[in-house]
Amino acid sequence: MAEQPRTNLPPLSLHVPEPRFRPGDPVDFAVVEIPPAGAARRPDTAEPARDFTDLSYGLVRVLDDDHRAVGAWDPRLSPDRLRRMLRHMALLRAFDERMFRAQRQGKTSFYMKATGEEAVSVAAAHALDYEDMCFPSYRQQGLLIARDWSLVDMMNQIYSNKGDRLQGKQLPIMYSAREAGFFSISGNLTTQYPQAVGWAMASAAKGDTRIAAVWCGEGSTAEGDFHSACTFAAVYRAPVIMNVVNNQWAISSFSGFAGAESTTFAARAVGYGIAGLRVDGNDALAVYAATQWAAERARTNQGPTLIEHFTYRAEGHSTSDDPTQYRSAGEPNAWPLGDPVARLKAHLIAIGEWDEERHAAQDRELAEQVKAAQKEAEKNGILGHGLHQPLDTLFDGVFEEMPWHLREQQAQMMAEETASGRPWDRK
Ligand SMILES: Cc1ncc(C[n+]2csc(CCOP(=O)(O)OP(=O)(O)O)c2C)c(N)n1
Ligand SMILES: [Mg+2]
Repeated sequence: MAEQPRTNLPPLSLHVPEPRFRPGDPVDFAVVEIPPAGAARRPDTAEPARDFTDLSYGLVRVLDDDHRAVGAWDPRLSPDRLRRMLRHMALLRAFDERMFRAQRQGKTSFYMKATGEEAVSVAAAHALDYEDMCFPSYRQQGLLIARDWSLVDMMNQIYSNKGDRLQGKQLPIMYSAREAGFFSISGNLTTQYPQAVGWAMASAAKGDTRIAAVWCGEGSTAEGDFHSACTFAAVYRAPVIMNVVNNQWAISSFSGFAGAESTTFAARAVGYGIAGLRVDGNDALAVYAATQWAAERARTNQGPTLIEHFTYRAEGHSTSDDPTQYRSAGEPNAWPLGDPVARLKAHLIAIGEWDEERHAAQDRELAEQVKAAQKEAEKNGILGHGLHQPLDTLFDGVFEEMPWHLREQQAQMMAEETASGRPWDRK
């Protein structure tokens, strides 16, 4: 063994983060700092980022404990807009429930829910223009739902069936919908960050008026792509909204491994000189207001904004995950910022624009809507029954012109398939 070179100094050691609660532990989130709703100031969108770095460490909240909208960040939305947001959030939840069950029934191989995070995507979609370009991660299906995209089309993708616009080439839930301003989801975490910044830079370089918005999880901020995207966005003041969805878990790794023990994720903005906001991600009005503010900044050439949405992943990472193995089962219910759907519903009731009966009726209607869409999509087949795309399409849609070596491989594959004597199974 090597000799200790300097015995008068303490041996060095590493800090290894450890989550507060493990399976079986009682949960108490008292240490989580939650400032009162309405307390955060709202700077003018033209203010330089260095003048409001405090907003990267606080929490913008609009809905108070009595379900009223308070403070400078209240976006003052019409009851009609609030009801439409509530409807989209409830539809997202119903969609998630049904597709989760479809996976458990063997109808598809994989699904990911956004339970507890519905406000993050739905309220943002309401605050953005339809023409703005979204670069989501796999947990922002709410963007498509809030843009009234076809549920049948989404399900076709989940089932990799005959109607799948991506021809079964993507993992279920990795949608791509250019017409809805929804960039192809990539399983490779955070690749969408530099892509979004590049798109925003191109939009500005062309003198266009559309801005970009991008989302990643808090765990994904540990990727190099996140940081190079921040550098480009800051240097060129790209018209982009960079969202970090801090749901506190990255599969079984808690947010401490991405840096949450030392600072906030919004504070990453401070080091880059980017505007930073830390927002109650379960407060649809706060998410809307922050997105609207950041969009105005981007549209007026004030540059990017990084928004941390503080939320909680209420369920498993995906259908392949079992959170009871690594976190306390008490966490989802103890989470102090509550359920975003219940909070927006309570707000609408508090202002006399909604009631329990209408809500229950809407839930029933949405469940029926999702069920009908599922029936329609299943006419095109389900993944559980095998492959639905002609085998020779396997090589399509990647290159504008297929290179010679792929043409050769495709011909070889088809020849072997024919020679094997089992015609390709197209259910
Ligand atoms: C580059 C890369 N590394 C690792 C993975 C495996 N992986 C998939 S999801 C995930 C956790 C991501 O957590 P977070 O960014 O917090 O997003 P969340 O799932 O909480 O929405 C990991 C490690 C991957 N898909 N890509
Ligand atoms: Mg996460």
